[in-house]
Amino acid sequence: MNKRILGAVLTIALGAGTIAGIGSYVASAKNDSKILAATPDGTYTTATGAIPHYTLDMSVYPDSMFGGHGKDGGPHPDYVSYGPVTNFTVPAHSAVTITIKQYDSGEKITNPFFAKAHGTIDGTMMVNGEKVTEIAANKVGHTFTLHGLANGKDQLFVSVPLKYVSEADMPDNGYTKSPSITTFTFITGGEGEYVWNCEFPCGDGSYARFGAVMSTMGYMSGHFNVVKA
Ligand SMILES: [Cu+2]
Repeated sequence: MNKRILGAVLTIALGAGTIAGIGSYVASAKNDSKILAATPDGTYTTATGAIPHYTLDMSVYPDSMFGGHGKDGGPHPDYVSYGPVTNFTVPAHSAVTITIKQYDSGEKITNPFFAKAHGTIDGTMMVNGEKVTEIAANKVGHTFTLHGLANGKDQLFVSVPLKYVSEADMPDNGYTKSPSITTFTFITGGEGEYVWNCEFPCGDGSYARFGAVMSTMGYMSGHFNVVKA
């Protein structure tokens, strides 16, 4: 396809996907009952002194059978999903270290910006034990992208790519024993209700793969609340 036409088609599809996403976000925003709070873990030393440190652990699965969506995977057992939940609470003005175990395969991400770490301390992340600033754009499974906008609140833009598990290492049944593991740390500002989502187009064929799971709350998107410490 001609590049300009392809660009226009993608722009329209992204717009439609965004509108669909906003619609389902608003529809289910008040139904988020399960929230995972960060765990206190001493202090974190910064250039300007020690601040409280917290950790959060989450996983990304190639389907919804891991238990977080209930028995038999809930309404969409085949949807890829973050787990155990998709809503998180972390304290304000603290260092937060997130570790994500990624069990899904993947491929090339549409926008290579999201194959890089953004907003983390030093701009780095640990990927399978190695300190890096980015991963290969053609080996992305999903992303964890925390958006900076919470009306009138501090900016908080943090995004990391989650490396894929190669097709050869994806078992026919169950989950791989060797997920890719990404760990990154960032510092929160003041209190605010933020949102996050995956920026890898991991939906079905609709809306340039931003449909289905990508426009349904509780799988590839959720709330990220920064609360009073
Ligand atoms: Cu995803």
